[in-house]
Amino acid sequence: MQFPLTSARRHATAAAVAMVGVLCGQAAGQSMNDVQKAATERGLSTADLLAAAKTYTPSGMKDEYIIFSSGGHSGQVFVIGVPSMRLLRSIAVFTPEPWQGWGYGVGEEILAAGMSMGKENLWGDTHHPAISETEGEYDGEWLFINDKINARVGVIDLRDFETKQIIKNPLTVSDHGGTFVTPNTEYVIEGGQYAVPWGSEYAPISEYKEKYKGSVTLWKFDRKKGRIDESRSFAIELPPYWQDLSDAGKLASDGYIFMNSLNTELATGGIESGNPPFEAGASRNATDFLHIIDWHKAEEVYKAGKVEQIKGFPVIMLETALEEGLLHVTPEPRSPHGVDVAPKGDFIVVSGKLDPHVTIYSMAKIKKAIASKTFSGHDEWGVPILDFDSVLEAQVEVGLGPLHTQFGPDGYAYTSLFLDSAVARWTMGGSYGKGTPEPDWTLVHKTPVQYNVGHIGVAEGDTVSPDGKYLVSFNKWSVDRFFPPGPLLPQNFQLLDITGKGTDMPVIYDMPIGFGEPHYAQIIKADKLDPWTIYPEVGWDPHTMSLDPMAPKPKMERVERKGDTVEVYMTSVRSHFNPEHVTVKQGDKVVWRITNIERAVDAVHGFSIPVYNVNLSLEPGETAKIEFVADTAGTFPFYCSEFCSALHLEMMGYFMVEPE
Ligand code: CUK
Ligand code: CUA
Repeated sequence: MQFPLTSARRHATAAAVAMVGVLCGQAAGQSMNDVQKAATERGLSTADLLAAAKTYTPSGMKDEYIIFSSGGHSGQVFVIGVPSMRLLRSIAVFTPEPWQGWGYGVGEEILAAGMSMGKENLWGDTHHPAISETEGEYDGEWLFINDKINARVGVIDLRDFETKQIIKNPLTVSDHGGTFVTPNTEYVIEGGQYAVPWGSEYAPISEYKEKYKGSVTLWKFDRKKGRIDESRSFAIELPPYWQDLSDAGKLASDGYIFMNSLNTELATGGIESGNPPFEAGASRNATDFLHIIDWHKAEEVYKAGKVEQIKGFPVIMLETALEEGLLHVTPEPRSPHGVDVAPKGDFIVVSGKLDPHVTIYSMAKIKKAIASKTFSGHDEWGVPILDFDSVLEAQVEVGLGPLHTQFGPDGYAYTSLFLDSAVARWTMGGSYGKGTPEPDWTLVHKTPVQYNVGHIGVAEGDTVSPDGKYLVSFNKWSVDRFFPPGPLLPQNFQLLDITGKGTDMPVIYDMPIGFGEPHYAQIIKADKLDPWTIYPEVGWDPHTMSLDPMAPKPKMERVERKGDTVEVYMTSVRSHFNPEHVTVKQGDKVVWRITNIERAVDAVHGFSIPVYNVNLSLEPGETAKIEFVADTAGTFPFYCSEFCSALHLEMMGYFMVEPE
């Protein structure tokens, strides 16, 4: 039986058949008839087969692109291959995760550095990952991620895909407009979100205007150390709007930060007292404000010492920012969400959730308006408002609920439409014009997605040189797309092929994401990443990224008592630990060092101790140190929690704590 062929699809089918032929390798006894038969049995159309040929990735074939996706309120980052849409790993950041040994013996100090107001916080709400950049291109060296719930920033080293640093913002307790990096990763930008008094101290909401603050923080990244350098970082006070998404300027707009806001109404809610709820109060106005911040100037002001120390952190006060002319705003319609800088930096695209257009600002016009002081007034705090018409380049009607925009290499831009559940393709004008068959600043096509798309990601689509090719729609709802694993449904990542022109941009794959609720993601060419598969030397400490002189080595294994402290020097190799007996007295302090001395790729050993809540993941060469008080007497078989060899179950030992 043949699968149905429409004439429009005949061409595509030939391609599919050819590709499937290649993929099948025409093994003995197989033919295209078998493909047709299998497709018919499963009810697959020609389009389905074509999509399969574009995405099916046989064992051993590697992906062309890698997605770094936020994990939403899982607090982690996900690493996914494109076009296979296979999950390659999660990276533990703000949430302890035993498989990676994160927060179950190691990583505690890094997690603790991010704890707020002396309280233990063991989760995060990650929204916006940012790959480090060199001249506006992803360089694949570092990854940053914000935590919206507690205003923190995580730093991940892309040599080993592990979190090296978590920083807590001392000024605010929630962030959203971050992380975004400046074109050479000079700074990692973290915009505040919900206004709070400095340091999130108590102040009644009736004192909102006087006491509640907005802000943006510029974290200085020290590439050599691979850490954010708090001592060279600073913040700028902003009006108590809710700062929202931001993006760093590049090329034509290098030196600027663009940051949306909501709640320029300064609504303070209180539905229970008969006030309009926040959702109504904070969306009353037809426009909010796009902050335009000159960070080159701000850096000079900071270096000149024109700051106040607030919570021990240097802040350029709003008054100073205005005196120095480093802050302007311009109106943006209506309940804005995404702000995205075009590849050449010449246009800034803003989407208002309640406006069916994307609004495109011209950087040249912004600079002119700043220079000529073409203001339509000042806001309540005296911030000059650039006249909307004088900075506007174009508006394109794209559909309902536009959120986020990404760019292709060919003059197309793409905007997610939350309410339409679609991805819009539209044409850019100016220097991007004529790259496409359609006229400038025109909606070309909308591809339906399922459902309620938040962010979209185009391969390298927010850099100075987008690759295009693939677009991933990060959908919030999946409704009927998958088997429902209970009432909590997965999110749905849908892959679109955007190599075609005009209306040709089909969905070619669905990937359920069964944990967390991802927001933004960046998609990098896989060959820009060069991760280690084993640590460089035996005894490597991933936290310092150097050889640990105290790391246990073969033939130096021992248990040493020093007063009330017992030091263990242990190695692990297939399939034993050495030593296998560790006996201490109840109340002893235990300092347990352990090195995985393997040099084979993927020869990972776990190390887990029951009752004591310990689980490590020791990758080849890695050393770790755990410290605890042996406060509970008993017999505790420790073992390797990775199935590392045939005799992995025998890879164990006894930790014995003699009662007092
Ligand atoms: S936000 Cu989630 S869909 Cu936090 Cu970038 Cu737009
Ligand atoms: Cu080592 Cu199992």
